[in-house]
Amino acid sequence: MTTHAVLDPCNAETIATFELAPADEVDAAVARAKTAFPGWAAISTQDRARALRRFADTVAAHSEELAVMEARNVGKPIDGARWEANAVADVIHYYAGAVDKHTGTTLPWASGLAITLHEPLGVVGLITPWNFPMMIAAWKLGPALAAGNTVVLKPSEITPLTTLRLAELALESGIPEGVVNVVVGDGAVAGQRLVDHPDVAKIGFTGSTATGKRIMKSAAETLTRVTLELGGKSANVVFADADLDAAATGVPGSAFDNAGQDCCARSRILVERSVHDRFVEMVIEASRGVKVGTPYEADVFMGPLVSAAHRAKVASFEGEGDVAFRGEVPDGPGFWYPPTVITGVDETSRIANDEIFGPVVAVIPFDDEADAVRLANNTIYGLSGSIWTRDASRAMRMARAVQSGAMSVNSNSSVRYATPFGGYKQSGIGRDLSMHALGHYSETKTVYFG
Ligand code: TXE
Repeated sequence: MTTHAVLDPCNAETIATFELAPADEVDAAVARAKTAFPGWAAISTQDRARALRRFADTVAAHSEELAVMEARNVGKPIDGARWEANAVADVIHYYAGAVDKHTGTTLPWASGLAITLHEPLGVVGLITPWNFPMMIAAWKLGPALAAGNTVVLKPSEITPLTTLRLAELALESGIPEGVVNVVVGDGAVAGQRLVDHPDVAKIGFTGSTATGKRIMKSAAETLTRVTLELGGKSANVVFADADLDAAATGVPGSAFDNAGQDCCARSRILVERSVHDRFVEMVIEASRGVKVGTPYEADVFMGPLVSAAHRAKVASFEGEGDVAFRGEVPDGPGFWYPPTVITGVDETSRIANDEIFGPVVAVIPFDDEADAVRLANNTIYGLSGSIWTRDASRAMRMARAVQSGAMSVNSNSSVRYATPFGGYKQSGIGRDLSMHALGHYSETKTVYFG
């Protein structure tokens, strides 16, 4: 086994060490989930809903502990981590309530009728990233368990702590042994084994587009179902008639929140040329207020990046475009990266097209509505985005024309647990959250009477 250190990104100190799971540990976890499956699938919907409600209440009772752990391991401000811990409890509550609403249909047919039944898939593999570890785990655990599946969850090896704690809380709350299993391993060995395992019926994945493609290729061998929530290059489209103050003051939240490590980050601002220079000044002004620091510092807005390797990836975009603003970062050994605003960007450059996943936003001018649509769609991604205008008809046209799983009008909203979340194009396949997700964790059977 290989020993792996989990670091505090604020100072690069080791906070935990693990033996990375080899493939046979994944096999053992899948075997436990397979043994637990018939019992969990067979309990009444009322009892399954009650079990999930107790799990959600247990998470809520431990939300401060989870928030502190997440803040330390990801380096995020404690207020954001507290919000996320509460969101974990909320999303599990939502799926507790959804258990008995995931109903089939009745279809009268000639002299008989047909009904549809939703049945669980069996053992599902969940593979999660490091940017919102416990929240994304909950987005997948909720519908997978509500639909009657048992799970093997592989968190990112960089940030496994809260996922392990969630599995303990599931057990403490009365979810039967073997229903929720966690394996801490790396992607190439443990993740890949989970995808290839013949007893895993489905993979729910959030991560990079490159890894998503690899998973889909491997899953094709056994026709393992996949839901993939991948990268993004979302556009924040600002028209000259918009409330420019609201649009500009929203930029730190939409581009620098979680240090930009957010698949919904609006890392491109497309702004109507007539107000470009003024808007850039306003964005710089708003960005000056972004304080970078450790989780408990007063007024801290964002922490460091998650790892040295990730900081090197973000830094690899340097040199493209003109630096209009670069913020301050603390001294010391953490993986700090300053909030950065770039102008003068070449449309064909990496910074205009690739996911940066750091606190870097590029401002690009457009000429008219058609040009804005062209630029917004000129990407392989399609996850999120915003439109700022006072013209309601234009807002509607733009929201429909941009190829993206979510669009916000005069706001930066991206994710609500009761609404579907996922991507167009290479941002993914399927949807997390809402009642839609239950369909991705079930098979549908049609039964004919007569
Ligand atoms: O992602 P990976 P990385 C994007 C973001 C970031 C880039 C790389 O642009 O800079 O991805 O991050 C597991 N089979 N996003 O390298 O590799 C891995 O162990 C099975 C966007 O961390 O996709 C981890 O648990 N699993 C994103 C998970 O996949 C494998 C969030 C994600 O890691 C595997 C994170 C394999 N062969 C990064 N290889 C978002 N959509 O929010 C790796 N993994």
